[in-house]
Amino acid sequence: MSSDPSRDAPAAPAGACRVVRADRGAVLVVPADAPEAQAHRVPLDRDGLAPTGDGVRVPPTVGDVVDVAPGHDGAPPHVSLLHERRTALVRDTAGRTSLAQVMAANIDVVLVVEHLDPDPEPGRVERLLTLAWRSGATPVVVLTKADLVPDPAGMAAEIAGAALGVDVHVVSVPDGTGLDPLRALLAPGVTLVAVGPSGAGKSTLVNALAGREVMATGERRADGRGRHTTTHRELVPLGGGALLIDTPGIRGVGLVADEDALDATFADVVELAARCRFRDCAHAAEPGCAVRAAVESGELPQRRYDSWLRLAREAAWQARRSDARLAAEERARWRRETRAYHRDVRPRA
Ligand SMILES: Nc1nc2c(ncn2[C@@H]2O[C@H](COP(=O)(O)OP(=O)(O)OP(=O)(O)O)[C@@H](O)[C@H]2O)c(=O)[nH]1
Ligand SMILES: [Mg+2]
Ligand SMILES: [Zn+2]
Repeated sequence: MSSDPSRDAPAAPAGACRVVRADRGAVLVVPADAPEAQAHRVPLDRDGLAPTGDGVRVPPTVGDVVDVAPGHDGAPPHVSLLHERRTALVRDTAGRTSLAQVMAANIDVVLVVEHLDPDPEPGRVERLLTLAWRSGATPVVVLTKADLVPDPAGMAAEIAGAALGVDVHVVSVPDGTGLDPLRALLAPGVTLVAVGPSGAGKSTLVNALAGREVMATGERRADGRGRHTTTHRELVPLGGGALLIDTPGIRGVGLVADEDALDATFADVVELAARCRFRDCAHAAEPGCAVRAAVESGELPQRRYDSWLRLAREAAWQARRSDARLAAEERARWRRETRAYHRDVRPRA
């Protein structure tokens, strides 16, 4: 591991820092201009939140840029400001206290990592690409374990159909194949994040690109399923000035509603939909539906149509839920304010 949360810093770096790891009670930070330096632990307030420029307090996440103020008179240093996020990879969480989780902040490239063995799942790639498009960063697909399958190029061509407009790289870490095009992405100052299922080879890729064993990697189980080796998100300096955030494999990632992101992932469906007879076509059973016609003719694979429908419904559902939650929050705020008003203006008995 590159960082040890138990290590308490004698003197945390002052000024702008990058969060390399965020836990409930503390963040590990490095100076923003020296990410290879030793990481230091900065405790958070009891609520686990940090102040933003808008006066809102939010949980810091890996990749955040924060100002750290030194502690005076024996007090520990603290996060005095969480800078506005340039980009953010957000997933929907069904949690009671929050709707969405920022998985990584200030990222330039999202590596959507998918294994070729066992068989890749194009639907998962589409889901993660939608998340990636929404983040504001550039998505890139990385297909791993090319050494384990007879026809990696053929499989890549199939996945490319689920990743329109996105570069698809085929790699094998034991062979060292396909790594050079990825290294070309590692310009100084660039931050990447690797996402994908457990066992896809994210940490193996991080180590290969870092040129040293930074992250622990898992053994392949007999049934081919991953083991959730990585259990926290961590920013790793790759040398040469690029940074890569490794993440734990996630079983299901909830979409955060965003029509533009969905349209970016399904540009082919959007193009077809423009040719439907009715402007408000739901592409289900309407006459003159160009999307359905493309499925019938085989131009649009049934699998991709189903996947698009599933993600579009999920995004719509998420948007409604988020609206309902906002409305509930608004009502709660109104009740609080009314109570405060009555308390303040009512003469005491
Ligand atoms: N043959 C082969 N095995 C690989 C390759 N990349 C990764 N592996 C193996 O796949 C297993 C899982 O790799 P990890 O890097 O731990 O996977 P991960 O995506 O980080 O998994 P989580 O941390 O659980 O999310 C390990 O045994 C790796 O050695 C590859 O290109 N070829
Ligand atoms: Mg891992
Ligand atoms: Zn239609």
